[in-house]
Amino acid sequence: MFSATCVAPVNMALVKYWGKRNEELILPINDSVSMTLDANEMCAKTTITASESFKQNRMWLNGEVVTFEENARLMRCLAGVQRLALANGAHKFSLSWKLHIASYNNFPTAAGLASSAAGYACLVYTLARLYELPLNEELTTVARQGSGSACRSLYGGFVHWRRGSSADGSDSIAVPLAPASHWPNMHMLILVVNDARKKTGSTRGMQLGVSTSSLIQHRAKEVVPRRVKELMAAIESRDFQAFAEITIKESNQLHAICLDTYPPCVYMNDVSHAIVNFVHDYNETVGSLQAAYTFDAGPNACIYVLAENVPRLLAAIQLAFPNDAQQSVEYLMGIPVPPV
Ligand code: 2P0
Repeated sequence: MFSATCVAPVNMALVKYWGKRNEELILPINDSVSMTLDANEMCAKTTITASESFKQNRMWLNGEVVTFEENARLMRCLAGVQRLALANGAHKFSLSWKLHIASYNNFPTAAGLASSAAGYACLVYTLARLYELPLNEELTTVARQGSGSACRSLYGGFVHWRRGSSADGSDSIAVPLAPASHWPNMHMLILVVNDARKKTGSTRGMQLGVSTSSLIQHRAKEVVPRRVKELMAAIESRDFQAFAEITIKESNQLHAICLDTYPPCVYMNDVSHAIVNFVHDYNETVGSLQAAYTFDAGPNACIYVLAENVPRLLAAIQLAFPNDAQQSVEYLMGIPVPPV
């Protein structure tokens, strides 16, 4: 019997992935750039055991049975890692041994908090450890086929997912841009507005967007290539002003595309919009961009802020969103919450 356990954190996109050019291989219409959270914050934890005595592959997610063999994405990830293992030859047991997979998320699943990114990244990485494979570009192409954004969660810090241009997806890979230590005072607040499962999942939302939005191709061809370059420069020079402006505009454009979709996909709610207004008011009051919001396919806000500006921002959030308006504010990344 062989076993491996790994943890993979969620990543939050700065330049957003939205739209596929190949549904099966999960090939995006544009590049994206993200920041991965610290391990042990919001993460998936997966244990995989291989045994000669297991009769079939089995999987549990948060303790519930998952119909593994009927899930095309899970099967593609398994087949992808096993193909790499066969080529690599380092594994210590037969690839025909069946697997038992147990995975847990320590945060709400499918609430627009990148649970599939962490989940598939963790599955693929744990399989790679089990079969003694290295983390490399090829492995990111396997994670990508579980869930597009999962390829970015294989690395920490700032990560670039290149859309690639080949038909087989071999050049649609994630590459690390800079480790978290490059910008150690970059922090993220997650404001949990609602942790319910979202109505239109990202996969469906993207499909509808590609087939009905007249803005989405303009975004993919004209806007994203420029923003990726600008964001990479902002990260390299640790320019928070530029970083914040690109991040905010990216979030707004994603949700503009979602509204331009027919029927529209509405992910943000009134509290989300109140947070947007709050951040702009706050930045205006302090006289520079000190907070940058981004929203994925859900109402919850992610706010980037430098460590030295956290106490003031957090105190302002707690004043602006007391009690029930702000159902829950979770503060991540380890700086003590100031007393209010
Ligand atoms: C992102 N999102 O870049 C964007 C921004 C949500 C909004 O990647 O169909 O779960 O499994 O590839 O990766 C969410 O989409 O979609 C996502 P699939 P995924 O993070």
